[in-house]
Amino acid sequence: MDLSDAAAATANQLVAEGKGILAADESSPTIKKRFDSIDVESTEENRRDYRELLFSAPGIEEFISGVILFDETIRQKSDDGTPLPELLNRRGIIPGIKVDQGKIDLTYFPGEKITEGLDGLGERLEEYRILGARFTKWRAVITIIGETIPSRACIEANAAALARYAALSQEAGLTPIVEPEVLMDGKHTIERCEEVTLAALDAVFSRLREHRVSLEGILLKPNMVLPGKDCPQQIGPEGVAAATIRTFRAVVPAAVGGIVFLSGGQSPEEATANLDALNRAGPQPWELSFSFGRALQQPVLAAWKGEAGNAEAAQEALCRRAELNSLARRGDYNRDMETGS
Ligand code: 5MM
Repeated sequence: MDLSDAAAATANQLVAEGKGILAADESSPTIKKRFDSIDVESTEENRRDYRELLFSAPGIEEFISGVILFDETIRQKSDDGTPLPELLNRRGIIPGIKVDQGKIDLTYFPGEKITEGLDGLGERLEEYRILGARFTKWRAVITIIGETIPSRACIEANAAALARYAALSQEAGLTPIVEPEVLMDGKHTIERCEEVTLAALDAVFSRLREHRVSLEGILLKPNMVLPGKDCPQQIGPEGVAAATIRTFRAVVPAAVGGIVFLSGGQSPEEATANLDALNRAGPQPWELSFSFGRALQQPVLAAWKGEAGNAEAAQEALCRRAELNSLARRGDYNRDMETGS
């Protein structure tokens, strides 16, 4: 098998029928925010306990194909001394790793961000491969403010970084998840989100082609096309699905291994209902799956609250949410299923 075949095989496994990805790659500042919300101190031990709880939830392997880890987590061990990537492997869940090193301000473009982490990436990928990772993730952040932000410079700089990252990952035998996230913060309309998402994806696929990245051997992790959180005109799942599919059909090549949406700050129920509507809208060239962070973990954090005695309830909450998203992945979810979850 050559390198691009290996990348494509992993991409296919990650979008296996009825399964999606758990994004558990919160960097230290982000996991601190999540823990603050339930009054739990963000110590290395608490982060390990929480992640072990997630990864050992009974039955999640039925709905979860892969987990994205953070650098600290891929090096941690479970209570019985099993490395966390090995714990996942034994359950048939593929371990992956976030390899970007976060976003910084884009010079000369106030309000805009560029993601860092290309320096020395080749060596880091080799180490992650030895630690058990089979796929990688890099997140670029695109902000919408009025009619002038994002700038072309921001879109192009982030697309170029994503393409270079994707090529390096495939060279290391790892499947890149390419994540250009157009944020839902702000009061912009769904039309403006569509315009920006189209421009961002168009730039990403031009750069991926220039860098000779094998499209079968990547997964795309995009935002759904949505109105901004503070936009007065909110839209139901059918409207979101129509705008999202129109955008993707215009710009995402059919060769792409699969699309795994981020949840981006939608409530767990909204993210699941929108994923369901996307899958009901008829056959598409790509699998439409999920790679949710908050939309899978919110109910888990709320049930856990840092208490070992709540671990079982927290694991049940994860399993239920994953199951509902698995149903949405097939277009078989409805809101009544939320009762009692
Ligand atoms: C889980 O959160 C990931 C890491 O974010 P930071 O680098 O800011 O700590 C994030 O990349 C995540 O994988 C995606 O945004 C999807 O998560 P959501 O919560 O949007 O589904």
